Amino acid sequence: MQSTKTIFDSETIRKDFPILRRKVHGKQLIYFDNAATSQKPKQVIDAMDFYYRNYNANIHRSIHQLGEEATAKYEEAHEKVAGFIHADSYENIVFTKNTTESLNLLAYSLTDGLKKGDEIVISQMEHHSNFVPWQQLAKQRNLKLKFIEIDGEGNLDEESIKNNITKNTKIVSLTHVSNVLGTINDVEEIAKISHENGALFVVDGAQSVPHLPVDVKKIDADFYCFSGHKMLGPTGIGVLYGKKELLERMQPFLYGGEMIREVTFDDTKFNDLPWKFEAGTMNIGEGIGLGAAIDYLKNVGMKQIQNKDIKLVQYAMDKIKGIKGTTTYGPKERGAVVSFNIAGVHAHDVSQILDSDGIAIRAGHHCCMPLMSILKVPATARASFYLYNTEEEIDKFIGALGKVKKIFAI
Ligand code: C6P
Repeated sequence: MQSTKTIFDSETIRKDFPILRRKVHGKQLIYFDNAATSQKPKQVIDAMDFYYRNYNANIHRSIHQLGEEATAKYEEAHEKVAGFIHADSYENIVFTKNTTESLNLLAYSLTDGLKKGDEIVISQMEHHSNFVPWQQLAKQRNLKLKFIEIDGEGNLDEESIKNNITKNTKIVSLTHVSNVLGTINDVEEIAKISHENGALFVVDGAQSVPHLPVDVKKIDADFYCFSGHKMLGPTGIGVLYGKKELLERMQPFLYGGEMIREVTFDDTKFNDLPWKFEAGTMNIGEGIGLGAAIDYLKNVGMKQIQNKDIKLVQYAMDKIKGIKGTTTYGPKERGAVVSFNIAGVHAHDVSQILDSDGIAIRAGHHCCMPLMSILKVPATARASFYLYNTEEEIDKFIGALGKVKKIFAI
């Protein structure tokens, strides 16, 4: 791939993604389901292929050349992630399976000192991955789970933030970017409020790290979670960033091989960070693939990607709003998703008709059932964009929405 630091050329980018050449139902694929998972450039596919063909071995165990090479590349991937989100070092970066596992790890490991009546604060817009683990923890430990409300536009309500985060709050866990509304939350400000009240601040970055520059230290997040597969990397690899002093104090989530320093019949000393949290044989090829994805994103430039996202999403919003009978959800300033409904048509039907034209969107509750109840809809249709999408594709998508209306005679 040519350097795209100064020129963001969609056609050049698109050539790197083999899947974008395929047809679906005889039509050219238009992939607008990027919030669910992104497509993968050949650079990522090749990095994983090269690992399996040339230096596949277990890591941190084997004193042979292949083991050394695999270990070096896997560790390098931690370094790349650290650099990408401006963490101090690889020690802050724990590899997990995905955002869901990172958040569960926290809900299992952040329990020291929690007592009956302590409060955890999340919001009404959270994905189930940042909802259910805290809800279950609250039930098991007799804690109170509180919800920051959203306002009519789909932003977090400022009063509700202040009213809910108090001296009783122990953990605040919020999404950076909503996967339904596209809302970009002011995590820097909420980190400040959380810390002023003595609470830990956790960020669900599943929809932010792939789409905008993230600086965990500037945000002052205590923990920050995200998934490789939404940022051009493979499935099966996710990240938990944590402040070193907090990770050091936490009990490991999984016990077994690799996460130990010494085991006797009486006790176990745990390994150094981050390996203390990476028990058993990890997803080595996937970690290496994530490293390649970061190289790719850095080469394009995260600011460039964010600018392109904004352009695409505003273009799509304007066009959808122009179609009579549609409702869009969420604020004007947003990340790269548009959720919408067409009056009288179920979102699943919208998705199915679009699919027959080769256009992949998602329809459903998007793992945000509590939010759907606030929006008073069972489901939405959702188009979500990424760096390889184009305005021409959006034009075709808008044309296909016209077809939906025709079929339903509305
Ligand atoms: N949202 C979507 O289509 P995992 O599945 O662990 O990689 O990511 C979970 C997750 C957590 N938080 C947010 C804000 C998310 O958007 C997601 C994944 C996908 O919206 C799949 S449900």
